Amino acid sequence: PFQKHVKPKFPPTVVVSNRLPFVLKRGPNGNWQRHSSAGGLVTAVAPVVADSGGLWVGWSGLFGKEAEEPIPEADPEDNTPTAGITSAQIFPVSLERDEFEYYYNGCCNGTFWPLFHSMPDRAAFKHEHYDAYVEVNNKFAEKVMSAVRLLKQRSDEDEEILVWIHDYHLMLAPSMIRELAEAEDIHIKLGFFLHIPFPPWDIFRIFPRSADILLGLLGCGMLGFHVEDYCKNFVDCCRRLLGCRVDSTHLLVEHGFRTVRVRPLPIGIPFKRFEQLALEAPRVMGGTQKVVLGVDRLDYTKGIVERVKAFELLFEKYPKYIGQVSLLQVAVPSRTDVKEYQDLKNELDQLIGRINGKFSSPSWSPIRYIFGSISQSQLAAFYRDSAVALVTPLRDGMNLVAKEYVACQVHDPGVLILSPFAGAGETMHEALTCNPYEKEDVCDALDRALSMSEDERVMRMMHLRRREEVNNVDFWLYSFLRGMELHNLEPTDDDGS
Ligand code: ADQ
Repeated sequence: PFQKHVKPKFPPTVVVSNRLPFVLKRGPNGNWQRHSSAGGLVTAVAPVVADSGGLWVGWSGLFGKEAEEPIPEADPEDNTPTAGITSAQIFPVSLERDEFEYYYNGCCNGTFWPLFHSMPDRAAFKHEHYDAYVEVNNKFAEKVMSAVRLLKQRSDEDEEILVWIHDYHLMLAPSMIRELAEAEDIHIKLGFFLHIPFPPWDIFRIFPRSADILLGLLGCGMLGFHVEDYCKNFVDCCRRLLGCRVDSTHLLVEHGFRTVRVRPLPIGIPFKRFEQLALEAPRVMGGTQKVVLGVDRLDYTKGIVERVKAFELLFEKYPKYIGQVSLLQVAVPSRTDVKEYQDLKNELDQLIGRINGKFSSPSWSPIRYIFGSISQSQLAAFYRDSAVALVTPLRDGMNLVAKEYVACQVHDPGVLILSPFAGAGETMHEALTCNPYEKEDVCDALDRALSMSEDERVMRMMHLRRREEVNNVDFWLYSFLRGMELHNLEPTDDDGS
């Protein structure tokens, strides 16, 4: 029912995520200040909360006494969509430091993250971590209920309240919330979106409490995953582990006298915003040498070490590129208090040092490496000015970097090389693909990209850009809301672009 950029009237919504959509930092006078997240997801979802008079439930990033201090309003200078959410719309969940360590570093990132990315060897299973996960999900469920009660008081009798839960941190919360709401006879619509892959049955069942996770998720009316394969994996797990009746074609699961809908909803990016940034950003890389770009959170699933090794092979196999091409790898620090991530950083530091030592000349080095977060404008300039984007995760739910690169090709278009193991590989058909596990294949794809004719580059990029422009993050948002089958979801005259 919605055209490309017609904005629907949002129902009163409670958004639930592990982190609130901003970080709190002490200002010069010692008071807390909000720093809004500029990520595409938060930017897309924030207007739903702001415009619907909704609420956001999440952890503030603080512990103990600090967590009890009132949440400040947004800075008057802040013009991101998150600034439209007042402090009264924020429901912070308070967590203890130990509990967080077990729940977040232990269960979420030590167990679910590797397992759901089909890397069971990296996953650790500890009872106490899962116990903390259950406990924290309970806390979230209680907090969501206080938010729901408040919205119920404020809204009309027949108005539906939507609760939208995000990601693998909160997979038990849906059934907990449903139970609490039913006990109070409050009718809500519950939806969930998973931002990472959902693994096949023979991987998922390795988790000792796998059935509990499915039962938790089945508390929802609708579950969204990035691509159809993840949906099919989920439906298959419900059939094999719970014995549910399922319809694998229409992606339906029967559970507790309800039919749960499962939907592939590939996330998009704020295409126009990236395009505009690329048009405006000053040039950052000049000269005749070509740049191959990698941008990732520093995470083992992103295949950065494998990528750098493939780049080394490029100079051995095709020496013509020595002095002509370099890799710019931008890695944002992630989960830095976890040993595995510290080891990864050390490994990468050493590897890059060795390769640079081997090939560098006084005027050129093969790899430039930025370890840190960069501004969106600088990122857009890097995307725009790179001849190739090398997006080679070993496994990735979707991968937004591939899409952002495409949006920023506003001048002489570059070439996207994409791993088929990213969700983005399902739809970005005009990208060159390569297997990140096979150095030689990555190296040959690089050679093909670096020598591709302008006509072919233009043609491929035109199709890639068109698709991402239409299937942008707003489209994803509306598709999710439409999938929730809300009877009071009406398009408005407002131009939502
Ligand atoms: P991530 O694993 O974080 O997201 P990705 O989709 O690539 O992976 O998003 C990373 C974001 O961080 C991009 O928007 C990128 O611009 C930004 N970024 C990366 N490095 C940066 C740097 N050095 N400085 C500044 N910004 C940087 C999870 C899943 C993905 C899924 C998304 C959304 O793992 O598969 O696509 O959620 O659902």
